Amino acid sequence: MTKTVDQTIYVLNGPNLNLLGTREPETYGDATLSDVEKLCAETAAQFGLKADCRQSNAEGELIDFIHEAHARKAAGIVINAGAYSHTSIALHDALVAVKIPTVEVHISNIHARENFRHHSFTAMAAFATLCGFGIDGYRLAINGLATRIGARAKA
Ligand code: CA2
Repeated sequence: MTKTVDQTIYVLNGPNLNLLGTREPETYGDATLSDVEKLCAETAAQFGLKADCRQSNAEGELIDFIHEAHARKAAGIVINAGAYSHTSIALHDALVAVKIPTVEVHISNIHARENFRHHSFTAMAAFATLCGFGIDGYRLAINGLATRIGARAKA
């Protein structure tokens, strides 16, 4: 029987990522959050998926987005929880609870930076993590997620 998948993936960006393209281009590049969301929408569409993109500076709101993804039977989550990746057991627990296939993305290579960025709680709840590819990491994450959930590239 053909596997059916929901058509929506959630792309969640955490604190300060609304500042993308405005500061620290040497670390995060010059693309804006809006550019990231456009890239995600275009990549998802290649697989017949819709990208529902959200950003919040608040940990609780990010948790609410994860719960909403579950309630709406989202097919997957791509998450860059920013600094909360390194601190938030609550975000880890939300991702584990909803059991939605999740890919973690970091724009920078967190392993080549300060020690406090080397551990990620959210990565422990993801089936894959990408870091250091700049914003292309979001495109790669959606490609990998699409493969994982059985969404095929459209002709
Ligand atoms: O590399 C990433 O994507 C990070 O998740 C970005 C977080 C950082 O705390 C993580 O360790 C790695 C910070 C996001 C801050 O974003 C800014 C973007 C432009 C200018 C200033 C901050």
